[in-house]
Amino acid sequence: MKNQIPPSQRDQIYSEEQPMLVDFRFDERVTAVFSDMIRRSVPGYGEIISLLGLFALNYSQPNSNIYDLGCSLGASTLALRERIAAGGCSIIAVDNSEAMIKQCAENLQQIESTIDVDLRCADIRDIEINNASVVVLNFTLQFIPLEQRAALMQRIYQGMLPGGVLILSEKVAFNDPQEQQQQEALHIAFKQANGYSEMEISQKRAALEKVLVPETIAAHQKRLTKAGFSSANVWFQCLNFTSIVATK
Ligand code: GEK
Repeated sequence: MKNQIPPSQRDQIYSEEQPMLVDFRFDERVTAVFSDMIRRSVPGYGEIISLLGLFALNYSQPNSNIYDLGCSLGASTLALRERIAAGGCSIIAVDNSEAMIKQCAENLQQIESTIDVDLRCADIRDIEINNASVVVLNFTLQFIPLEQRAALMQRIYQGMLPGGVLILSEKVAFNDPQEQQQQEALHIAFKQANGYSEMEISQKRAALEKVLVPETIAAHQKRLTKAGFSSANVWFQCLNFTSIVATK
């Protein structure tokens, strides 16, 4: 798990004590170190990214839209773009962090492709979703207030084509207190093994407390079913991080 990236791109945001800890934000500072941060913090992230293309391969429909909602630096967009099999598809990638969108645009330009990416700096709660064959929410829904999640899922469902899929990746919680405690401890061990100190872990946890709200897998499945999806199955899990595929 040795890290060999340049110091300016290494996540050290919480490495010093912060007496006035503010809520976590996807600003320029986070954007600069985001790739390092997410890989060292989210178990299974790299694996999910490398497998996401399979959904584009199997589910992209001719002349349809593929959405990456909460695209950050474009890792999911790039994985999807590489594997889209159907003709006439466009990708719509959305994030409400200006810093992320700016860097994402540069990242997308570095790899040639004939597939259009419409990159938008916008709130995913405001954008129109239509003609969608594949929709990806890779660790984004967890940042939407709980009471607004059902409406978003319904809008996504309504904007999807029959046979389309929604990929929903989330940090999850567990009803069983013992399982919750065990998974949390393993997640902390994962971060420590990736070079984060106890102070970094606890300060980041406090900054994220009100911003990132995990739910159980069952709660996600119930909401997806209520929105109309005919199935909502876990296709990936690594510790307390899960990805669900919901089919219209
Ligand atoms: C990846 N999917 O690398 N509207 C738009 N964007 C939002 C909103 C919102 N309401 N809320 C949060 N975001 C990416 C990783 S990161 C996950 C996604 C993480 C954006 C936010 O700006 C950030 O870029 C992204 O969602 C979440 O596959 O940091 O754990």
